[in-house]
Amino acid sequence: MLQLNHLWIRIKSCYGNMDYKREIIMNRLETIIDLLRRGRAPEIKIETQAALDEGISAANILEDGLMAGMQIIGDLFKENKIFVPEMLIAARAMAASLAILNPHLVSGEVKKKGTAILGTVKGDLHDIGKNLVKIMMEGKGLVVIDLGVDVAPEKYAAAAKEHGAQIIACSALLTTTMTEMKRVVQAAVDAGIRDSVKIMIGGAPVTESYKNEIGADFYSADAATASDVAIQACLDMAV
Ligand code: B1M
Repeated sequence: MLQLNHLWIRIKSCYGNMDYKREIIMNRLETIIDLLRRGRAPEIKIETQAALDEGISAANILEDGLMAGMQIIGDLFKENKIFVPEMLIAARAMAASLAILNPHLVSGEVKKKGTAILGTVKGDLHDIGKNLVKIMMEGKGLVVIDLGVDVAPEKYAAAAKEHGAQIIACSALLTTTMTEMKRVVQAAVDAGIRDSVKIMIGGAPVTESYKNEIGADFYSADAATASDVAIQACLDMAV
């Protein structure tokens, strides 16, 4: 319960003075965080739907429920209070909730604006952020070829060539795997497609200066920005 205190303060600051409705919203988000922490996938699906039915926006549930909850999970892991199995079941619960949120995060029919090759880099199994990037990109009208996790550099390049993609998008969550992104840039050069494809990188340890260091084209801090940047890049390349 103690770990939730900072979140309560954040939710309160988002909604201003408390009234009945705001208290309901806070209770729902707190329940979602609690279910995430306990890895309760079936219950979190029901609670996510209930929160949507209550009128809480999908973006709000994602940001102040799921992502805030994952931050707490990460902090507990760092403090050795939970271990890999607990992180894993929390991740499964997050995926279950995201499946309910997915149709609400994206807009309806959209004209396809370009193609992106997406994946988590070699040696890295984290896929929740990558999956969010996929949801947002598809929602904004990109065709996304999702290569999954643990993707070798040559595989990104081969897929970009095969699908005539404008963007290669790489996610990494570990300081030990983000170095693979430099190899992705080199693989695009080796495949002879570097001039026709933009390379975007993202994930918690990745930074703008790392992007510059490895010669990638774009860094995005979050999934929504990643999709905006990718769409703009496709528009620019079409001119
Ligand atoms: Co791992 N893990 N994990 N883990 N895990 C972290 C990342 C860690 C920070 C935890 C910690 O110590 N506090 C730490 C990394 C430390 C470091 O390198 N700096 C860590 C570690 C150490 C490990 C292991 C090595 C643990 C071990 O085995 N001893 C191991 C590595 C396994 C491997 O990959 N080879 C491991 C394993 C796992 C699980 C498998 C158990 C599970 C992942 C399950 C899954 O993904 N299906 C897991 C989890 C759940 C986490 C935490 C708790 C949550 C990650 C997450 O999903 N966050 C994480 C701690 C934390 O993040 N606070 C942690 C929610 C997600 C929405 O955020 O992915 O950051 P994120 O995505 C964001 C942005 O980064 C951005 O957009 C999203 C928001 O909109 N983004 C992009 C992401 N990709 C992008 C791409 C873009 C643009 C933006 O453009 C292309």
